[in-house]
Amino acid sequence: MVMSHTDYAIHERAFKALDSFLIEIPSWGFANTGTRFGKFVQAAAASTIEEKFADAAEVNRLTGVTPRLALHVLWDLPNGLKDVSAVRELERRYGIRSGSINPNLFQDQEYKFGSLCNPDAAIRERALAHVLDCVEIGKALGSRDVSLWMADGSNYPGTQSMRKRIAWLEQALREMHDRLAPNQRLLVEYKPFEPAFYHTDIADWGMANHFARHAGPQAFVLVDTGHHYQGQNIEQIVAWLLHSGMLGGFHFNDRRYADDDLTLGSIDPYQIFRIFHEIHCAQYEGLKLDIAYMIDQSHNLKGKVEAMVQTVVTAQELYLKAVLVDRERLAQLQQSCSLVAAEELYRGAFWTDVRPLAREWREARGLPADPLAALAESGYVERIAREREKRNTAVSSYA
Ligand code: RM4
Ligand code: MN
Ligand code: MN
Repeated sequence: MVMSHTDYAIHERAFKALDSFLIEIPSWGFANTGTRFGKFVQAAAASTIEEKFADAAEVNRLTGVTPRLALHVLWDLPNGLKDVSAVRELERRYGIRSGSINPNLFQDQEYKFGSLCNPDAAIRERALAHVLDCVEIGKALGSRDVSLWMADGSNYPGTQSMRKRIAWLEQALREMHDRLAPNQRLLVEYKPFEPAFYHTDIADWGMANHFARHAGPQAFVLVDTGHHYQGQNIEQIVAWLLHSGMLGGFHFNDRRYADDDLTLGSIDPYQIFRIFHEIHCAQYEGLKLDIAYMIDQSHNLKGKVEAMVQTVVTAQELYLKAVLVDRERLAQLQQSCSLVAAEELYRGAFWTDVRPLAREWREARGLPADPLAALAESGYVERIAREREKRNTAVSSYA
């Protein structure tokens, strides 16, 4: 194939972008999950942290861009700091590092009326002790981000003081921030509803932004793409966070109705493209960015390793499409308010089939050209299904 100068330039840009685009995958994406009506058990699902590391290593072998595994404390380190050395051993054995540390402030009975925002000071203390433990776990594992999501909120109007809860949370997050090592970050995630249905204590990016700023300079906002109301302009939120230097990272997934945790790009790939466009634009304009790209999905019905590989490949494709936008030309068209031409340029990049380019990059980096096909050929899923089947037969029901 003869390549023009433009082709070369596009190749270079695309390869550079893919080289620097690492994606963190979640340990819980390999485990059996379900809906609030029940769990669907898969023979190949991971039920130990070792199995989660093994699955993460397989995804990384196939895609080459997922060297870190996000851990959910209590699910993955039920004994807290005491489990760190075992995790370190798994890191060595599987060649996968621990990623973000996720406190668990929602599964214990004490948290029925909240954790860091509970009216009972003793329960707030307990929750604070847990997040401080998580900071220490992050230090011990050499993992940079502690990403905080809370289920706190209330179900009925008038039953809680929203303002008192703001003050309690401000104080807790500041104490947590004080304990961070210089290289650690606190990421504050927001979510408008579920499990609380009247108010949640960090409902949107404005509140997350407030809490992060109040906590201190090492705190940033975490955008989970599934945590917005229908029709919300997420790329505008991203643009604001970029502008103000408050964008810490993403939890990627897709949704149709609520926090559905579906595969990235399965419902609305254009949404993710628009987010990536804002990020590439900011980079092009010289902003220094440090964004954690993380997946947060539950593969209830799909095979888990397959779904994870599919997600990573989709993320790369959408990232690449957004790289293709000719930013200099777009800036001119925006300046002259050439609406149709600007829109066509933007959408043209989205419609471009970047799969051949991604394939070439994989081949150049010694990775399987088609990771999903390579997974099917490897027999990995069949093997783990055989090995794990017995332990995975217990069915759990909702009631
Ligand atoms: C929440 C939120 C958190 C995740 C939990 C499991 O909805 O997205 O990030 O850790 O789910
Ligand atoms: Mn999330
Ligand atoms: Mn969620």
